[in-house]
This record gives sequence, structure tokens and C-alpha cells, in this order.
Amino acid sequence: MAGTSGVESTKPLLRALAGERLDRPPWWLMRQAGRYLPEYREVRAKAGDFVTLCLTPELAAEVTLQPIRRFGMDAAILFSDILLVPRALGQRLSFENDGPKLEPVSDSASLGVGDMAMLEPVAEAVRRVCTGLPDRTALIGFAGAPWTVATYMVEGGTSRDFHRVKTWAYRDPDGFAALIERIESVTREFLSLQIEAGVEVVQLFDSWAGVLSPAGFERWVIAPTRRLVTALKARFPRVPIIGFPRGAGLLYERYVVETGVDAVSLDTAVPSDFAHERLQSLVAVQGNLDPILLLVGTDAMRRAVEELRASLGSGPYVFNLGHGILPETPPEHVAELARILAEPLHRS
Ligand code: 1CP
Repeated sequence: MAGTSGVESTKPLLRALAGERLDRPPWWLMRQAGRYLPEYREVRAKAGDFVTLCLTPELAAEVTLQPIRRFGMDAAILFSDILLVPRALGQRLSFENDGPKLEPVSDSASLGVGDMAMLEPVAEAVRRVCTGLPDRTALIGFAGAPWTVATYMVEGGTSRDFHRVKTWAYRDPDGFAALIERIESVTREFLSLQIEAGVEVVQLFDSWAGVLSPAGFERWVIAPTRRLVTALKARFPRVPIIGFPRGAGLLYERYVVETGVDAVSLDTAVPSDFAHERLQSLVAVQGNLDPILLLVGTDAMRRAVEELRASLGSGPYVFNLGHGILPETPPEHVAELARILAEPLHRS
């Protein structure tokens, strides 16, 4: 464990990710900018469509900072989307009734190599956020991991059974590997562009990691993630990488050991004792309050937060949800959560 290597940084998130145990674990929430905030809905309405919001630096920076102003999380996460990568690869992207829609791909040769100029507004948004952040708040950049991005590209949107993408992966693994490699290379450049513009941490969202067989998980989740981590570490050795293989279950441990991530984000189903014994001895862990508990609030939320802090707070820990905040969440519940998390941990 890093122990003292993080002390040169005073930002609590960076210290926890470097392996330090803090009396007051840092926190942020997946999807902390979004529809549950009235000030977000206002900017969103002004932008018109969602892609325009992501690609207008002034507006993207504004919505990134909104939750920080209101609740003072220890990290801001850049307002952007994992589906900007398929768009840079030449796929048409739109959002209808909040669901993403893409023209499904069935052959990687139909795609471009990646137009990085289309992603340049994201770098400008990062630079703007950096000038508006409090000194103690870290800025997280992100991308989808190749497998999860591929599911949207092949299915043409959100899927229930992943029929098309799994059929392709199992029937024609070499053809599918060409798609994964193309996504991987744009993702590497996209994350590099975010880091060069000023993000201090990156998170790889593999939201659909849990739908594959173990062999599929090895080839389409672990291997591309390991290659990305290796490439980014060679370029930016000091930038921590958080992996989020949602739904990986028992395979969380192999993911941590084999990909080389600095920290792992836990979905709601991961038991704290497993996380503490098997994962936290290797890397920092982040998570994993059920987003529904944040929506419910009350003593049920407080108890669950206290249990998580008692079990995971004895090692390097970042408090977060097990998945994104739900749009119906009352903002007052997030304010209450901030108050609970401001209380120091009691050492046992
Ligand atoms: O205006 C709106 O409210 C549209 C909803 C929305 C938002 C707020 C979308 C469409 N994307 C975003 C922003 C976003 N997406 C962020 C912003 C930073 C923050 O966390 O505050 C992040 C990190 C993402 C990442 C993302 N996009 C993921 C991975 C995380 C996850 O939730 O699993 C995925 C799968 C997407 C695709 C996507 N974009 C938007 C939606 C509704 C979806 C998910 C669709 C689905 O469930 O399949």
C-alpha cells in the first residue's frame, strides 16, 4: 500500500487514491451533475439538445461546477458523455426521451479512425472548470471502457439482452476485436486530451461489464482495460485511474489484479467484507451506496452510510454510490448526505 506517497497532495481524493486512509473519507457521486438539480435543468433547456450541452465548453463547465457549489463534494466529474467517442468515430448520435440513439454498426471498417477535433471542446471545458474549482476539489475526467461503448455502438442504444453485440463477439471474435481496438485507440487519445487539459484522475466506466461470460470478461473487459491502463501510465504515470466494472461479481478481484487500475468503483451488490478483504488490500475502493437509498433518505440512508464507512473506512476509501444518482432524487437528501460525511470517522 502506498502509505505516505500521497501526502504531497493536499486534495483528499488524491490522497485516498494514493492509498491513504483518511479520517473523513472523500466523496463524490456518479452523475452528480444532472436532472435532479433544477439549475441543471435550466442550463439543459437553454442548450437545447444534450450533445450541444456536452460540446459547449461554457455550459459544460457550468453544470460540472453546479453540484460542487451546492454540496462541496471532494471531486468534480467533467460533464461529458461516454458516447462522444462513437460520434468521433463517425457514428450519428442523438438523445431521444433521454435514451441514446446511434446508427448500429456491424462492421468496424465502416467507421473512421477517430476525429479528435470533434472532442476538442471537451478540453476547453476542462480548462474552464479548472479555473473555477476550489483548491481542495479534484477534477475527474472519464470515458467508457471499450466493451461498454461497443454495446451502444452495436445495439444502437441501451440494450436489455445484448443480443447483437454478444452474437458478434462470440461468432466473429477477430472482427469484433477490430472494433474494440478502434474504440480503444480513440479512448486513449480522448483521456490523454482530458489529462493534458487539466483533469487529475480518470475513471473508466464499464457499465455493462457484468453481462459477459468469464472468458468474454477476460477478452473484452480485462484485456482492453489493461492495455489502456498501460498506455496511460506510460504517458501520465502520476494520474490515478479508477476502474468501474459494474456487475463483475467474483471477477472484481481478477479485474483489479490484472488491469493495474489504482482504484476500483464497487457496484451496489458488492459485499463490504469481500471488498475490504480481497480488494482494499490491493487498491483504494470507491462506492457503493444504493442510489435508491439516496432517493429514500431518512434513517435508512444514514444507517447504510454509517455501515459503509465503518467497514470500508478502515482502508483507502472514497465514498460514492453503486451507480449513478437517479433523476428523482431530492437535492435535500444529497445535502443531508454531505452533512453525514462531514462527521469524522470514529476509530475503533
Ligand atoms: O439531460 C440529461 O439529463 C440526459 C442524461 C445524461 C447525463 C446527465 C446523459 C445521457 N449523460 C449524462 C452525463 C454523463 N454521462 C456523465 C456526467 C458526469 C456526472 O457523472 O455528473 C457521466 C459520467 C456519464 C457516463 C455515461 N453515459 C455512462 C456510464 C455511467 C453509467 O451511468 O453507467 C453511460 C452508460 C452513458 C450513456 C448514457 N448517456 C445518457 C444516458 C441516459 C445514458 C445511459 C443510458 C443507459 O442507461 O443505457
